[in-house]
Amino acid sequence: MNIVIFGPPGSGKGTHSIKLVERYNLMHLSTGDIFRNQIQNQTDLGKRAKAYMELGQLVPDELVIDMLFSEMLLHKNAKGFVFDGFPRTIVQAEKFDEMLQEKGMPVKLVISLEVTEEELITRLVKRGIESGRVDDSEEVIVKRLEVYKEQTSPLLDYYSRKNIVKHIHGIGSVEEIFNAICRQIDESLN
Ligand code: B4P
Repeated sequence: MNIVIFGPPGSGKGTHSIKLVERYNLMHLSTGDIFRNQIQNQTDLGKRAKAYMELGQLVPDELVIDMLFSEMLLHKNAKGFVFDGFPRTIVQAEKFDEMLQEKGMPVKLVISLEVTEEELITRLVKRGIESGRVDDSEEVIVKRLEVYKEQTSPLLDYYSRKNIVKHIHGIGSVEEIFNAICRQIDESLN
């Protein structure tokens, strides 16, 4: 079972992915987490990604795709994956579909978390203060939201055409939202 958790920065993708992998025994693949890890370990990939992330821009597709495909190969025996923060462009989604089709394991569900811009900014500014994440400064947050609208939100149409998108109201307690996501997953499993 492959699930994509989709939404703008700060919509709760990471938050809910962590809970989902536990509930459904899936593998969590967060491209943002992988890049942050590479940056911390000062790898070549990390050094290249850092410049883009600090400015709130997307890391170039070829770097993201190669990295994600190699991560998947490391977990060949996984029952399925929760993709958190991937795909983020049409090019990424198309390459991803080709790859999954070859493996006979298409994306089953896209969970789209819907949160107002005001709430997104409030959450990310708060996280920036608490965690010191450099891309959670107000100026970079505004850029990330712009990038989301231009490059990532068109993916909703892309996946809607495949009839696999479930829209979830993403404001409320984490527990309430998580339960709503699980209801959609359980329905699509039955
Ligand atoms: P990500 O790490 O994916 O960052 P994000 O979009 O902010 O999501 P995240 O999962 O961290 O936050 P969440 O919404 O859970 O990406 C960072 C950067 O990496 C990108 O800007 C880009 O440069 C690069 N990148 C990553 N993937 C890429 C790709 N595929 N292609 C190109 N570049 C890529 O949570 C946010 C905050 O909200 C948290 O503090 C959380 O506690 C809080 N929160 C969550 N749910 C809440 C709720 N219900 N109520 C109140 N607060 C809540």
